[in-house]
Amino acid sequence: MDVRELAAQARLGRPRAVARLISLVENAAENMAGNAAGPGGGGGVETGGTNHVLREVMADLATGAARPYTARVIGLTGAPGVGKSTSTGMLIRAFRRRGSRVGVLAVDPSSPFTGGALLGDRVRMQEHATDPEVFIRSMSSRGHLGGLAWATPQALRVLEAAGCEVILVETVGVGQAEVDIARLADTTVVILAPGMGDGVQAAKAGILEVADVLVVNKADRDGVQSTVRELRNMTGLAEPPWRPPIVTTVASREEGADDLMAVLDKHQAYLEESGEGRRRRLARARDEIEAIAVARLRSRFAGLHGDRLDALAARLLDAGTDPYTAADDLIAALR
Ligand SMILES: Nc1nc2c(ncn2[C@@H]2O[C@H](COP(=O)(O)OP(=O)(O)OP(=O)(O)O)[C@@H](O)[C@H]2O)c(=O)[nH]1
Ligand SMILES: [Mg+2]
Repeated sequence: MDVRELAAQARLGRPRAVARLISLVENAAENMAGNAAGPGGGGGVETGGTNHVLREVMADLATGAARPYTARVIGLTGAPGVGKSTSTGMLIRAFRRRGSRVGVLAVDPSSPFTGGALLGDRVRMQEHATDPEVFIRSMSSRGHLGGLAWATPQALRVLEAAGCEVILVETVGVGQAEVDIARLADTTVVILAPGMGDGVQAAKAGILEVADVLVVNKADRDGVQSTVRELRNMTGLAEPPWRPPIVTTVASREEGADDLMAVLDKHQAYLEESGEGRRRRLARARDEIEAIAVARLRSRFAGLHGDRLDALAARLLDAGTDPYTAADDLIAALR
């Protein structure tokens, strides 16, 4: 299938085309990782065969009818096992009841390869596997740090082009990764479970930074009220005009779905009225451009100028030049 055809099929929302395009994105991220890491590796993002195709597809998608950055991107994050996937399933059903086409990206920043840790999630979401209006994909960093920052926005772009009005992004909250994912989302939902004790303490620092909505899931368990109280004390410190609301759910029994949807809609309205929504999307667009540019520069350093970098490293060791001057040299070689 040629590039045009593939993009056209994706725009029509054909699941196979969408899956192939996201695979292209993933493979390109992987190539990039391999090439940048290997000594004098190939051109990676810039010249890899896959990336040539990807670039054409992205250009084609951008000129298509669907405007980018219009899908509602909702991030769900939280500690392992709090119920992110179960909650994602609950939200898929809620948005499907409204008739929305839904995309799901399960992003695993810790897993070295796709298919392991997230297999359970796939099984859990299997009831949606035959729904043509639901696209579910998992992605992992494959051990490459910059890979997800580079690949996730492009995967969002594919899902958006495929007509997804809502995209749910699930990621395990492990420090920096959740902050990165929060930057992609219009609305970030931080999920907790009661009785986490130290977990809440540890999570505190990062929570207010990323959370637009707080969910205490597993509300069928003991200690819900004290967790809610603790969170309320925290959010009381948040800057107006938006204080993250706290919702309790029992995702495994679909309880609290309406409350959660109401709060998500409220945040969506806030984003539109305040201009904060546009500000976030501009930040996302900036990150997207920067991630591509940085990946290209890195691949040029590693590839085209690998020898020069080796020579500069040797000079740093042996001849006592300073690293700033060496970096100037390297950058000058790119011009
Ligand atoms: N009691 C109870 N169990 C729940 C609830 N929601 C989810 N679970 C269970 O908790 C376990 C973990 O749920 P997941 O949805 O896989 O949690 P997760 O946060 O996606 O987990 P990871 O992706 O592995 O970090 C599963 O056995 C769920 O059935 C709930 O509200 N109450
Ligand atoms: Mg999960």
